[in-house]
Amino acid sequence: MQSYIGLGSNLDNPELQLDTALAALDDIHDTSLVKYSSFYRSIPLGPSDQPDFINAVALLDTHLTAAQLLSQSQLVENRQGRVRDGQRWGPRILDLDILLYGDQVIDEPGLTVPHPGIRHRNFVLMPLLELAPDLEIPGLGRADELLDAVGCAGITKLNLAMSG
Ligand code: 5RY
Ligand code: CA
Ligand code: CA
Repeated sequence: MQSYIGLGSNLDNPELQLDTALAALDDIHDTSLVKYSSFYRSIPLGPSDQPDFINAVALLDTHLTAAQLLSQSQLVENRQGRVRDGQRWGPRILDLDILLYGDQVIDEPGLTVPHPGIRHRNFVLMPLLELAPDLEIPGLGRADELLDAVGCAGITKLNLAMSG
Protein backbone atom coordinates (compact mmCIF):
# COMPACT_ATOMS: atom_id res chain seq x y z
CA MET A 1 0.00 0.00 0.00
CA GLN A 2 1.19 3.53 -0.73
CA SER A 3 0.75 5.93 2.18
CA TYR A 4 1.54 9.63 2.38
CA ILE A 5 2.75 10.92 5.75
CA GLY A 6 2.88 14.58 6.80
CA LEU A 7 5.86 15.66 8.89
CA GLY A 8 6.06 18.82 10.99
CA SER A 9 8.37 20.25 13.65
CA ASN A 10 8.93 23.62 15.29
CA LEU A 11 11.23 22.78 18.21
CA ASP A 12 14.81 21.58 18.78
CA ASN A 13 16.29 22.01 15.28
CA PRO A 14 13.23 21.15 13.17
CA GLU A 15 15.19 20.30 10.01
CA LEU A 16 17.28 17.76 11.91
CA GLN A 17 14.08 16.35 13.46
CA LEU A 18 12.61 15.80 9.99
CA ASP A 19 15.82 14.18 8.68
CA THR A 20 15.81 11.85 11.69
CA ALA A 21 12.12 11.06 11.27
CA LEU A 22 12.54 10.20 7.56
CA ALA A 23 15.22 7.66 8.46
CA ALA A 24 13.03 6.29 11.26
CA LEU A 25 10.06 5.89 8.89
CA ASP A 26 12.26 3.89 6.52
CA ASP A 27 13.32 1.73 9.49
CA ILE A 28 9.73 0.65 10.25
CA HIS A 29 9.32 -3.04 9.50
CA ASP A 30 7.45 -4.07 6.33
CA THR A 31 7.70 -0.44 5.27
CA SER A 32 10.05 1.57 3.11
CA LEU A 33 10.50 5.23 2.30
CA VAL A 34 9.91 5.71 -1.43
CA LYS A 35 10.51 9.46 -1.66
CA TYR A 36 10.00 12.69 0.19
CA SER A 37 9.32 16.32 -0.66
CA SER A 38 11.39 19.43 -0.17
CA PHE A 39 11.23 21.01 3.25
CA TYR A 40 8.96 24.04 3.64
CA ARG A 41 9.09 26.79 6.26
CA SER A 42 5.57 27.81 7.28
CA ILE A 43 3.99 30.21 9.71
CA PRO A 44 2.06 28.47 12.47
CA LEU A 45 -1.64 27.92 11.83
CA GLY A 46 -3.83 27.53 14.88
CA PRO A 47 -2.12 29.06 17.93
CA SER A 48 0.27 31.69 16.50
CA ASP A 49 2.43 32.30 19.59
CA GLN A 50 4.96 29.65 18.59
CA PRO A 51 7.94 29.30 16.23
CA ASP A 52 7.58 28.74 12.48
CA PHE A 53 7.29 25.12 11.39
CA ILE A 54 9.28 23.03 8.99
CA ASN A 55 6.91 20.76 7.05
CA ALA A 56 7.36 18.00 4.47
CA VAL A 57 5.54 14.95 3.11
CA ALA A 58 6.89 11.42 2.69
CA LEU A 59 5.61 8.57 0.52
CA LEU A 60 5.86 5.14 2.13
CA ASP A 61 5.34 1.72 0.66
CA THR A 62 3.96 -0.46 3.46
CA HIS A 63 2.44 -3.85 4.20
CA LEU A 64 1.20 -2.62 7.60
CA THR A 65 -2.44 -1.78 8.21
CA ALA A 66 -3.28 1.88 8.71
CA ALA A 67 -3.70 1.26 12.44
CA GLN A 68 -0.28 -0.44 12.66
CA LEU A 69 1.28 2.41 10.71
CA LEU A 70 -0.31 4.90 13.10
CA SER A 71 1.11 3.18 16.16
CA GLN A 72 4.56 2.89 14.55
CA SER A 73 4.44 6.61 13.70
CA GLN A 74 3.55 7.44 17.29
CA LEU A 75 6.54 5.36 18.47
CA VAL A 76 8.78 7.44 16.18
CA GLU A 77 7.30 10.67 17.61
CA ASN A 78 7.86 9.45 21.16
CA ARG A 79 11.41 8.22 20.51
CA GLN A 80 12.32 11.68 19.21
CA GLY A 81 11.20 13.10 22.51
CA ARG A 82 7.73 14.37 21.78
CA VAL A 83 5.90 15.23 24.96
CA ARG A 84 2.21 16.02 25.04
CA ASP A 85 1.80 18.83 27.52
CA GLY A 86 -0.87 21.44 27.98
CA GLN A 87 -1.63 23.60 24.97
CA ARG A 88 -3.62 21.97 22.22
CA TRP A 89 -1.85 22.50 18.88
CA GLY A 90 1.16 23.94 20.71
CA PRO A 91 4.80 23.65 19.61
CA ARG A 92 6.15 20.14 19.05
CA ILE A 93 9.41 18.34 18.30
CA LEU A 94 7.74 16.07 15.76
CA ASP A 95 4.26 15.53 14.40
CA LEU A 96 3.59 12.67 11.99
CA ASP A 97 0.16 12.45 10.35
CA ILE A 98 -1.16 9.72 8.09
CA LEU A 99 -2.50 11.85 5.25
CA LEU A 100 -3.54 9.10 2.85
CA TYR A 101 -3.55 5.31 2.94
CA GLY A 102 -3.99 4.14 -0.64
CA ASP A 103 -7.38 5.44 -1.63
CA GLN A 104 -9.04 4.17 1.54
CA VAL A 105 -11.44 6.19 3.64
CA ILE A 106 -11.08 5.32 7.33
CA ASP A 107 -13.11 6.74 10.18
CA GLU A 108 -12.16 5.19 13.51
CA PRO A 109 -11.53 6.71 16.92
CA GLY A 110 -8.02 8.21 16.68
CA LEU A 111 -7.62 7.52 12.96
CA THR A 112 -9.33 9.53 10.23
CA VAL A 113 -8.02 9.07 6.68
CA PRO A 114 -7.78 11.16 4.53
CA HIS A 115 -6.46 13.38 7.32
CA PRO A 116 -9.21 15.90 8.15
CA GLY A 117 -6.80 18.86 7.99
CA ILE A 118 -5.53 18.23 4.44
CA ARG A 119 -7.91 20.47 2.57
CA HIS A 120 -7.24 23.54 4.76
CA ARG A 121 -3.45 23.27 5.10
CA ASN A 122 -1.17 24.60 2.38
CA PHE A 123 1.82 23.24 4.32
CA VAL A 124 0.42 19.75 3.58
CA LEU A 125 -0.94 20.33 0.07
CA MET A 126 2.20 22.00 -1.37
CA PRO A 127 4.63 19.19 -0.51
CA LEU A 128 2.00 16.57 -1.40
CA LEU A 129 1.59 18.09 -4.87
CA GLU A 130 5.36 18.20 -5.31
CA LEU A 131 5.35 14.38 -4.96
CA ALA A 132 2.09 13.70 -6.82
CA PRO A 133 0.97 16.54 -9.13
CA ASP A 134 -2.12 14.64 -10.33
CA LEU A 135 -3.25 13.41 -6.90
CA GLU A 136 -6.93 12.89 -6.17
CA ILE A 137 -7.93 12.90 -2.53
CA PRO A 138 -10.79 10.49 -1.79
CA GLY A 139 -13.96 12.47 -1.13
CA LEU A 140 -12.29 15.86 -1.69
CA GLY A 141 -11.18 15.95 -5.33
CA ARG A 142 -7.96 17.12 -6.94
CA ALA A 143 -5.18 18.25 -4.59
CA ASP A 144 -4.16 21.08 -6.97
CA GLU A 145 -7.68 22.52 -6.84
CA LEU A 146 -7.70 22.32 -3.03
CA LEU A 147 -4.40 24.26 -2.96
CA ASP A 148 -5.81 26.88 -5.35
CA ALA A 149 -8.65 27.41 -2.88
CA VAL A 150 -6.34 27.68 0.16
CA GLY A 151 -3.53 29.74 -1.41
CA CYS A 152 0.19 29.80 -0.72
CA ALA A 153 0.46 32.52 1.93
CA GLY A 154 2.93 32.01 4.76
CA ILE A 155 4.88 29.13 3.25
CA THR A 156 8.34 29.06 1.63
CA LYS A 157 10.07 26.17 -0.07
CA LEU A 158 13.59 25.78 1.31
CA ASN A 159 16.68 25.24 -0.80
CA LEU A 160 18.47 21.94 -0.26
CA ALA A 161 21.55 23.93 0.69
CA MET A 162 19.57 25.84 3.34
CA SER A 163 17.73 22.89 4.85
CA GLY A 164 20.84 20.75 5.43
C1 5RY B 1 -6.00 26.17 11.55
C2 5RY B 1 -5.48 24.73 13.46
C3 5RY B 1 -4.72 23.70 14.03
C4 5RY B 1 -4.26 24.49 11.41
C5 5RY B 1 -5.26 25.13 12.14
C6 5RY B 1 -3.75 23.07 13.31
C7 5RY B 1 1.17 22.83 12.10
C8 5RY B 1 -3.52 23.47 12.01
C9 5RY B 1 0.69 24.14 12.16
C10 5RY B 1 2.19 22.54 11.14
C11 5RY B 1 2.11 24.85 10.49
C12 5RY B 1 -0.35 22.93 13.59
C13 5RY B 1 -2.93 21.95 13.90
N1 5RY B 1 -6.59 27.04 11.05
N2 5RY B 1 1.16 25.15 11.38
N3 5RY B 1 -0.26 24.17 13.10
N4 5RY B 1 2.61 23.58 10.37
N5 5RY B 1 0.49 22.07 12.99
N6 5RY B 1 2.59 25.80 9.68
O1 5RY B 1 2.67 21.41 11.00
F1 5RY B 1 -2.55 22.88 11.32
S1 5RY B 1 -1.50 22.54 14.83
CA1 CA C 1 11.73 -0.61 6.63
CA1 CA D 1 -0.75 14.56 14.50
